[in-house]
Amino acid sequence: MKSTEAVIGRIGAVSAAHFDTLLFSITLHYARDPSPFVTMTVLTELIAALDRGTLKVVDLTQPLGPDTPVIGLPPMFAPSPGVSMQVISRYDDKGPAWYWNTLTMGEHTGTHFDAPVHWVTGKDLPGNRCDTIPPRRFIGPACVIDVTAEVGRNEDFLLMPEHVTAWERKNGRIPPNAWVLLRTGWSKRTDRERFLNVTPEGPHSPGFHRSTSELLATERDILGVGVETVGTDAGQAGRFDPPFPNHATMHGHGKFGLASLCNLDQLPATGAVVIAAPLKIVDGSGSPLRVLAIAPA
Ligand code: 23J
Ligand code: MN
Repeated sequence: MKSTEAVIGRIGAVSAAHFDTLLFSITLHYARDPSPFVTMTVLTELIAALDRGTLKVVDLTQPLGPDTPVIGLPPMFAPSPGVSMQVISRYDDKGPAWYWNTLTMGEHTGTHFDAPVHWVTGKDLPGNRCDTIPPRRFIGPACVIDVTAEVGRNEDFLLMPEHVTAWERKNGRIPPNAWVLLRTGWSKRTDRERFLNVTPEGPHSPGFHRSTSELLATERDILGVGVETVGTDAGQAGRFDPPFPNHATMHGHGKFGLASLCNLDQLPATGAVVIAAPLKIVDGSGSPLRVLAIAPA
């Protein structure tokens, strides 16, 4: 760029919506590369930072296969089937040059998304199912609340509103459209017995107190919550009033759930972005998905 006039001329051609990112980009790009700087936006900077290694992609997804643990409900309720795979062909007489499988599973298997329509409280909300949620709502800043130490002492730990406000005093207020991720260390339980942790009185695993789900859904307006456990309610939550209060509260307010996450220990408390987009299943109540975070390296 040869003159100030030329710079001003270029900016004039760019929409006002891009102006703030351009102000930052101009210096960066002008210093490094003589090609037209108007192409240097927050998106090109994102890719450059990933290439440079100052940002990293963290996979928050568990492997999905026949060994993936699924939630066990009391025997009066219908169970959700785990994963089964059948080979259609594998470079053989059923298909000489191609390999592919048939996949069968419940929608809520492995690392998965809970849509508001999953729960009776959310059944009539607009845009409440996998195929009708606006895609803007799949992306948000991550607020990671670390209660690994508390869960180490108490498998039935419930996050209380005081834990949220204490986190906010340290990290700032949870912004609207954030993913609130409960880091418990539970994903380190790699064998299914310890992960599901079923006893004669039912499963034991951490979760949210009802009042905390209400705070997050109504006073903070989050996208949803994510957990390392098999479901977004505590193991004992079938006995709570109402049963499964996090599902009832979140989905009743149009919020989402993410279950069976891992690698939350690779995220900062704030500063990461999470992308969690379910399959576009028509009338789907949820879906296995790949959950990715972009975080400072
Ligand atoms: C149905 C009933 C209770 C629960 C769940 C499903 C889940 O955790 C789920 O995957 O949504 S707790
Ligand atoms: Mn679910």
